[in-house]
Amino acid sequence: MENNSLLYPYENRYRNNTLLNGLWKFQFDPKSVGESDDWTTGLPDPIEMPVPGSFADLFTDNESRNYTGDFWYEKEFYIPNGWDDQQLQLRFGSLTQRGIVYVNGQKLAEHEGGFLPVVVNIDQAIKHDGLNKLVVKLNNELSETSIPCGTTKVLDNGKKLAKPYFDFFNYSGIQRNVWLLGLPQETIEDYSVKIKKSGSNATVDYQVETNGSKNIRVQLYDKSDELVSEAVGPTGQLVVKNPTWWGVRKPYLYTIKIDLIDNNEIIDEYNEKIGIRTVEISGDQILINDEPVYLKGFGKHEDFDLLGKTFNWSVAKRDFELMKWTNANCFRTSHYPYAEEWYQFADREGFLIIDEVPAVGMLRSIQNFLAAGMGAQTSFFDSPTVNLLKKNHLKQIKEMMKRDKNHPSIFAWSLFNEPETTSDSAKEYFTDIFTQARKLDPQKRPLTGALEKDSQPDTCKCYPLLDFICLNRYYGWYISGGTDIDEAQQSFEKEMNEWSKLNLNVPIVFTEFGADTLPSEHKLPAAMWSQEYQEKYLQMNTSIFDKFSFVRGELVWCFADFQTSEGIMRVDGNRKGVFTREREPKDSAYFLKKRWSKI
Ligand code: BDP
Repeated sequence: MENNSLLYPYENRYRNNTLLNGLWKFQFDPKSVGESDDWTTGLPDPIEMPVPGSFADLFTDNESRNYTGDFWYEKEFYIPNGWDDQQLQLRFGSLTQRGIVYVNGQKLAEHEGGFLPVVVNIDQAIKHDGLNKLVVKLNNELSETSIPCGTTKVLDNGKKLAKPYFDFFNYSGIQRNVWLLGLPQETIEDYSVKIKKSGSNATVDYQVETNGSKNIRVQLYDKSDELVSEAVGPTGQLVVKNPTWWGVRKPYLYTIKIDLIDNNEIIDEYNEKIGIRTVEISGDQILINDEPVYLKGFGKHEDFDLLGKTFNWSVAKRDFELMKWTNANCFRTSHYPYAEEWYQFADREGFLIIDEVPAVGMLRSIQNFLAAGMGAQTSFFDSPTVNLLKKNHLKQIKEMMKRDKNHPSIFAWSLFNEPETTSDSAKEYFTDIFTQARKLDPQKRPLTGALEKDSQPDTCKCYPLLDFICLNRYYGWYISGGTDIDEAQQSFEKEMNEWSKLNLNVPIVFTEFGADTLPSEHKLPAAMWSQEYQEKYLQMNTSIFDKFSFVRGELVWCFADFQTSEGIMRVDGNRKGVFTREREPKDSAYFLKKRWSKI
């Protein structure tokens, strides 16, 4: 049975947790014999594998690096002394792309989707007085019915290869923290907050969910631990007089303290940092606390040397330091929800986030990003399996919003990246996705999605669904690059004039624009792939942004170089980073730093 609560596991007097990270046992299962050969009770011939970790870049042979199919992990653990009366759960930050969890041979949960938590109740299977065996079966195949989209090629010898329709390496494994949780039997399972400005005060409407009916008390404390507001009941309102607002790059966090009370005695407590801020799209402005903001920053990836998509505090710390250094204020979690710690960091640093669901690759082509750049026409949503895709897409939107809804840093949700949007079937598909998604966020934050080159003012049938429009554009790179950059500039300006003529009165944000750049290359005059060209490209693109007042943000593609599938379009990955994969600046980083210091 899968668990209902996606709350982040904080420890306190009532809630125990312990990380199960470390070296686990690991085995590939290319013939999918695991279940029939009883691997659910233990792996027959395992090797060691770090958890969290992406397995690919730890191997020295191609076959293992690109392994596609079933693979298994195993870990033994004890229930710590003193946890006997608690309900026990396992919490995986993610299992990429899908997983099945067995404890002592019992199948306890199955989860589809590689970038959101899997939380499992384990009481029914656990031994309190001895060693317990956790076995997890994962699978990293790609298809057109789950997200991210791709296909799995099966060679004559039966070997499988993942063929992503997206431009990042299909890193897989248990890539985020794994926790063992001991929680009170009657426990807080979820909460949400909705913030409004009322004169010089703020109101925080809350809702708390528990698995019982005991009393609930909710308190809000400021930074000096002073109680500022209090209410009782599963729903209620906290009034905060003259609050300190959570501002962009000026964060201020309160602590919400939720108590579950039985006969005057606290039986569970959940504390988290929240920010008091409002979000609104008003005309062509993005307003945070009623003030217009211009988004400056990056599309990012969870990606680093050796680590692949493993969450790592040092990488996160360095990335935030670099983003602050460039004077950025925003990033998009392209192209999937990141580990939760990224959002906690952003809450503390005052960064805005566009949180994106892994709906990427919704164009039928092996090299989609290339096909998109070349203007290929597809009809992805005419497929007979489209309803299954939609079900998976919606499930992940629901889980993402459930997990992330209380972060002040998240000001918008992105429900897709570069799908086909020009057919009636695309319109029908996304109308349904947006209608259903609108019901899910208690804060009713803006919904958006990133549109590729073929989604033009006169062809795109989906942009009216978006609360603000996000464009991914590569004028001067995929379109009229290098010697033709003047032509690129004209085409870009022409497109922008077409958007302008529609008088949409909504903000447009550039969620991608960028040029592949090798840090080793310098060219005078500037030529494609050189550091000089990246700067020239950014200068040209930003000069167009500056001409249109409804352009309300620029998120460069990409923060840092990142690994992709091999191919003629990629030189050891995508090199559009403003920073190298090792997080050193290319010359364009100084250009952006200067530009953003003035906006
Ligand atoms: C866009 C995609 C992004 C790619 C980028 C590129 O959204 O994932 O990495 O192009 O080609 O189409 O660099």
